[in-house]
Amino acid sequence: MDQIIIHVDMDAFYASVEIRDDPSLKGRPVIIGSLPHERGVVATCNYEAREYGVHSAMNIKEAYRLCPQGVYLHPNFVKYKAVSQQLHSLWDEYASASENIALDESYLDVTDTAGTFEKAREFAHEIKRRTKEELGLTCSVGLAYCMAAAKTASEEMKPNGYFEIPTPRDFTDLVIDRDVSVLYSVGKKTKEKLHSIEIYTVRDLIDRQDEVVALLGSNGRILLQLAEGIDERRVVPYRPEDAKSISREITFQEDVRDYTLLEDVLLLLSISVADRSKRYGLHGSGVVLKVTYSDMKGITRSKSTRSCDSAVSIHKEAVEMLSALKKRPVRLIGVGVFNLTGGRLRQMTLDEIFGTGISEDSKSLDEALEDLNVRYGFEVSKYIGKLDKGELLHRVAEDMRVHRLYR
Ligand code: DCP
Ligand code: MG
Repeated sequence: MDQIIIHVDMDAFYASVEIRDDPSLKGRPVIIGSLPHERGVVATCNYEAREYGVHSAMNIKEAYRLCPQGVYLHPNFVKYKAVSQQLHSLWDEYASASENIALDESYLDVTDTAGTFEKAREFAHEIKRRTKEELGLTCSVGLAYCMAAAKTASEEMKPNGYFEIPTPRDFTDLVIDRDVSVLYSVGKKTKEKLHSIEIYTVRDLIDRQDEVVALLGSNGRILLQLAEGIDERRVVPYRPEDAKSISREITFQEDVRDYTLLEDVLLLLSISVADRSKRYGLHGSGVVLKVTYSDMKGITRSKSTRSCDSAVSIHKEAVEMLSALKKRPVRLIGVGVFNLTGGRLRQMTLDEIFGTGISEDSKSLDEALEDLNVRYGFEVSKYIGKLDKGELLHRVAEDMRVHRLYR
């Protein structure tokens, strides 16, 4: 076995922090996001609220319908970020490399620090115990021989769970009768494609390997490896909160001449950039636009501005810069915010600190999305909030491109 990986994920993170700091909330359904009379969505909720069917990304009105007796609170990102730093520095003690993929979630490479699986198991239990004792919060921990299995393991017994998957064989045995989406690379489209040839479970994948490869090509081979429990990714030391810039970009399958489409894709990219910065409590001081033309000539334009905290403001700046460029066919487009300050250095408005209150921006974002839904004939807005996944962003943009082509 050449890797030993621990995956840690906090339970109902934002909600648990609020409950820790106000014990009168204990035992009640707690929903973090906007208040029921505001526009907005559920960021997260505790497990008590989940029993009513409430979940992350659900419209707050729907949450209220399911759970009117819940306690509704605005998120306090400044606080979550501080807690996150404490968590990560505790967990880092155990790893030679840690990849912090969210405020509340990390992959820890303990191959060398633990040396053996048994010792790593001790680490895992110690991480759970110390996270509870020192921070007053519960987490779920997975221990495995690779990243994918470690993540599956940490989800297995949530909340306050521990689970281990020592070998690829154990991984496959565990997931063999589950839906193919248990494999991390299976998104909605891949799942639909697999369903179209009546492959539903991991077992179906393994039984019908030739058909999977015929259907999905090289992606199919990777998928089959995953089904056999093989994931060769390494933990890459990464702290998103250290980022000096956050950007997203997209390369189209075919060059795009339609600048309306480019503006619309920029909106998706801006949403994703704004979400990421918000997640990590970061604030930019300028917007950068990147364009690569079909002849591979690349251009970047940037503009310093304080108003780049919301998707709408990032988008507005990016569109302005785009409109000043030569209208030649485009192969790649990207947008980002730079000079991220980590929030503390900058005076934040109360709205920003308390997050999801109704701002003019969020109203016009809703309108902009509604407009996309109508013009592209599919529910583009459905994917908002999930655009963090590179693959999904790419697919939505491709669907939009193809729609414009055949309209
Ligand atoms: N989050 C968010 N919007 C989402 C998903 C998550 O704002 N659509 C925030 C709130 C969560 C935090 O990120 O507390 C961590 O996300 P997780 O997916 O790990 O969810 P939780 O930690 O809340 O719950 P779980 O116990 O399922 O991990
Ligand atoms: Mg979590």
